[in-house]
Amino acid sequence: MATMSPMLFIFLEITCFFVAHAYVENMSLRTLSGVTHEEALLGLKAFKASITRRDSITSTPPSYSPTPSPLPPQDLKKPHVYLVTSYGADPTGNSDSTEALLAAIEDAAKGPNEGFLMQDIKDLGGAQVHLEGGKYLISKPLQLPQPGIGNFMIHGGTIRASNNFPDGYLIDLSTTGERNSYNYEYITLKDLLLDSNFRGGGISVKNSLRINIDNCYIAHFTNTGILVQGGHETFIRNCFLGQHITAGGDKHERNFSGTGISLQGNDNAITDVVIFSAAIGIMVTGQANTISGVHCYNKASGFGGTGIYLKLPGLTQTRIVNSYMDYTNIVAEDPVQLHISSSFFLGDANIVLKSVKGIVNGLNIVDNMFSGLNHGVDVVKLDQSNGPFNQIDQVFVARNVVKGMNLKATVAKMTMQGNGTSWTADFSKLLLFPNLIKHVVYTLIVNGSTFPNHALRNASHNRVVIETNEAVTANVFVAVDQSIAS
Ligand SMILES: *[C@@H]1O[C@H](CO)[C@@H](O)[C@H](O)[C@H]1NC(C)=O
Ligand SMILES: *[C@@H]1O[C@H](CO)[C@@H](O)[C@H](O)[C@H]1NC(C)=O
Ligand SMILES: *[C@@H]1O[C@H](CO)[C@@H](O)[C@H](O)[C@H]1NC(C)=O
Ligand SMILES: *[C@@H]1O[C@H](CO)[C@@H](O)[C@H](O)[C@H]1NC(C)=O
Ligand SMILES: CC(=O)N[C@H]1CO[C@H](CO)[C@@H](O)[C@@H]1O
Repeated sequence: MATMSPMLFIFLEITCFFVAHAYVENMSLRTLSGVTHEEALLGLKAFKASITRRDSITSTPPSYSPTPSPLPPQDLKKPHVYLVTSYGADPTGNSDSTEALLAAIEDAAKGPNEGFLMQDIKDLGGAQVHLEGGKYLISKPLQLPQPGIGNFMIHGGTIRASNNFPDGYLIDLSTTGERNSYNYEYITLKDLLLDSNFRGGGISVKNSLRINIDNCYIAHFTNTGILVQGGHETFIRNCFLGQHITAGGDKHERNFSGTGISLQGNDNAITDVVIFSAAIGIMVTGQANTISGVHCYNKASGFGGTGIYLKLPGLTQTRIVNSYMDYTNIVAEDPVQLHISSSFFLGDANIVLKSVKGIVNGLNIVDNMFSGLNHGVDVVKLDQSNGPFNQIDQVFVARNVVKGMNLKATVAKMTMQGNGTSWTADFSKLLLFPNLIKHVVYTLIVNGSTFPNHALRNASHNRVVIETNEAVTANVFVAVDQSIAS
């Protein structure tokens, strides 16, 4: 770490910009609620200025600058719906429609600038490329003609990669070359069936803002169904993704490969999405993403698959709620700020905490249902193959209901009845972390009229020992907690 190459340094700088940017936004939104309108406007101005400053950190000017309307006035009255068949696209899917689709997209992108979106983003005013319910064969990725456009939609049909499609994404919202501001803003890809024909991926979104992927069915990808890289606020909702068309219990399931969705950026949301075949359902490597209402039955963890993989050791900042892990697990590396709740885990699906540097901090696993096959699988499992977790704080694994699996928690209670001078409550089967009790509460209820002295003697190795100075018949209640910050 002593020497750092200039390239790596530049890369780190860019990364810092995007992380910082997303956070500035969360702050300004929060400030808006408690201030006057004028203050809010001032705040917004300052915020915009801060973005401009950030955007101008790097030297080259934007490659695309919006120009005023090139269209004659009478065209302004036409709605901007570009029907692909009028560009010669073949809606039967027999002949190649690449050039026709690209021509329709290019015409849409040439539309007048309505001037509403981010600086350096041309507002196409809601222009639509309409697939008219046809299915189209394409032999290269559909890339927008230039970056810097927004308020635009492609919708309503099927797109399939031909047998000579090069490895790539069917719809590619990326750009070649450098750009200092966002590539695209508010682009909607809607009501599309995308068949990658085992030639690559479905949709790629890079360095863009406020992108909607809605009601899409993406199949036959080899690498990734949807890739989101950089930028923020790509919303993926009401979508179905699968490498192979199957409804579960597929005899080739062991061979499923690829990733349904890869989030390599911040502040995105995946909502109401089914991933029915892929080795990894969702791979998350960017912070502050939300996953909600997701059903993963992509490849059973028993066959080596993973439902959701959180590869953000040290700063996770992810929420997974109301989801259905169907024989697929969630793996989190050194989770720091992770919330998993109100979800259903079926078929021995569990949550694996994988130690990288031994950190787990700010983890909530609460109010979930686990249903297993009586194979003795822990609902939350520690993978300490790289070393033990030794920096543990604010971990709350509680209030989960379990059937046919081993309950693991960070809080536990026990009652013992007996006659004697020593009571031992052994929590080692229940508690998540070995040899960690941060807090004990106990009550000794004596049957009779004596007042014995009693004391807590030992709480190490998840075993609580309570002693009395004389033999008594007593009920002893013990509650322990591994979660409390010390
Ligand atoms: C998985 O793929 C291998 C190699 O391509 C093949 O030999 C095997 O039969 C496949 N297994 C299943 C279950 O499809
Ligand atoms: C409790 O133990 C003592 C000594 O071992 C014995 O004398 C007494 O009868 C026991 N009491 C009960 C209620 O079992
Ligand atoms: C207390 O001890 C007596 C006699 O051993 C027994 O009959 C009674 O049920 C005990 N009460 C409780 C609350 O344990
Ligand atoms: C506490 O219990 C552990 C075993 O659970 C034992 O190794 C240790 O010596 C005990 N400590 C004391 C102070 O008794
Ligand atoms: C994820 C997060 O909380 N980011 C930022 C949101 O705003 C607060 C308040 O200023 C910042 O401290 C956080 O870094």
